[in-house]
Amino acid sequence: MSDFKARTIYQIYPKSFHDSNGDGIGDLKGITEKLDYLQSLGIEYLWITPFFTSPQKDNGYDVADYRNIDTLFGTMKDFEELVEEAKLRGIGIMLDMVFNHTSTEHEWFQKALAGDQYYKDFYIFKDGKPGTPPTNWVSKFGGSAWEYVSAFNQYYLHLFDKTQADLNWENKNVRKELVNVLKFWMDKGVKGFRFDVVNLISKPEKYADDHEGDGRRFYTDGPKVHDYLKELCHESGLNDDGMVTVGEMSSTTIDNCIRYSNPKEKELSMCFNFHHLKVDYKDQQKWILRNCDFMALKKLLNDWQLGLQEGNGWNALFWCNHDQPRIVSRFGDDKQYHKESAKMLASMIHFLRGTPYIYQGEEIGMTNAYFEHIEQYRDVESINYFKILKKEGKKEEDIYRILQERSRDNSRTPMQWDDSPYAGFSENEPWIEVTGNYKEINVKNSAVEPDSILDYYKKLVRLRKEYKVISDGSYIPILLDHESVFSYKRTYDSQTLIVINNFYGTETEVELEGNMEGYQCILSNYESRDPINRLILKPYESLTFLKNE
Ligand code: TEU
Ligand code: CA
Repeated sequence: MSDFKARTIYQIYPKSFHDSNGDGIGDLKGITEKLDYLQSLGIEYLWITPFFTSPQKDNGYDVADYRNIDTLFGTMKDFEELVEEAKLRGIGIMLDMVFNHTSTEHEWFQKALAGDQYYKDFYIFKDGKPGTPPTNWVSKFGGSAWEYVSAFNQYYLHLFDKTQADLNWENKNVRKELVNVLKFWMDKGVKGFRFDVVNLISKPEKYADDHEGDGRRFYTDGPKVHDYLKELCHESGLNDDGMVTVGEMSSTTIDNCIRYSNPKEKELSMCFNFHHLKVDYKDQQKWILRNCDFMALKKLLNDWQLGLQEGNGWNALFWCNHDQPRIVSRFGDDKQYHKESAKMLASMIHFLRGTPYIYQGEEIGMTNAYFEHIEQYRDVESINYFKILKKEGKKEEDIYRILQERSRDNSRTPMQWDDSPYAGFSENEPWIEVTGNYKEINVKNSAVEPDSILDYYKKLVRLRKEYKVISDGSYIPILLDHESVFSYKRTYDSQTLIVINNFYGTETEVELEGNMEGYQCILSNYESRDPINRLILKPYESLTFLKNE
């Protein structure tokens, strides 16, 4: 099993990272051209979201050929060069495997549509009359989760877009195919995998209406999901080869994530869960705005730290990815306290027990896009919900405010490298607009700015390598009742770390217990402080003290 505990992983959304051939679309060569920058961050793994052949209905999460590179992103030679050049800089490549569903353009689905029973069994087709789908399940992108095929007088299941048909994991032939896909890329020198919504692959024996919800309780962490993951990992040999693996677990539980990531289970290295990113949803509803419930956030972070620690599981730590709005705009203040709040939010999760992830642009404090017209949006989910919310009678200005906060496009605008046209992402107009503040917020400025957000992330990555208390230490919650501070301790042998974060833009007081002698301040987003028990914290202040006996 590889030692990923002291590592930090960087996530790249290739379509928006760097364009090497001027077509306005980021590509693999563009990533290779930025490897020196990535190496300077100190990260050791790159998780690259899907770049396989795809009609791009869901930006690559609709795969039409698992063994080929979409020409939009380059060639297999470009990929092999990227793996080689990354290796030379001590960086391992992690691929994003979308095994819950394929594109309906995939050869397997096309053969199924042509009536080939062998491939029809690769998918989930159920009888149903036009207008009466097999169940009332709802797609995660809105609308029914079933699409009718008149030729068969049947429906096929799609938990996401109708161009993303769910695979039938009950079928051994499907599972064999996917093992071979993993082996194909392992032979090309990749060092790990992220598995997309992999806790949705085990569907129930009986398909029934959900009278309480949208159907997810019938297929989330399903009956055979652990057997399937054990088989996939064993048959592909990825655990023996020290691959780093992470599962994206939608609406999952602590118990399941202990089983997914406890080494003795021989499944995955770690899990993403999303509960801490629903604390500003109303009743789990993404498209209803609500202020962040800080005490709920604190409780979730604490429960998942303690839960997985006790079960010897492992958390993937993150705020941002290609599906979430930018955290400094969401939980910070990207106007008055841009730097301070971005740094505080980084400290909140980077000192926790688990493996931290940095999403492209997070390290320079990139903000939400603040688009004002539907024409600026590209994301299938956002465009779907614009129509759904209009049909529900919502006023356009209200819908725009919701999209500005919630749209996945907020994290998909081009990476801001410098203040040249198109932010140095491309020489020509990009597939999606650059966020308006790119002249201020960009890598070039951050590299010369004293105490920049970029510097702060580099320190966090370095500290995790330097101190076992961060990479391997135990987690102990403190100040649990404090209404505006998230604070905890980490301990390992003779090392003790105290991390204090003021989550709000107003001063607040904290009273730390115990003797603070012997501690030193190793990181702060203002000036360094003496380790004393009673502290008045500045807006969004973050302090980390270490005692090394
Ligand atoms: O995301 C799964 C997922 O849970 C999200 O789609 C989530 O429901 C949504 O963003 C919340 O609004 C994964 C990928 O990360 C995402 O990009 C894909 O669209 C999706 O799976 C389907 O493959
Ligand atoms: Ca390009």
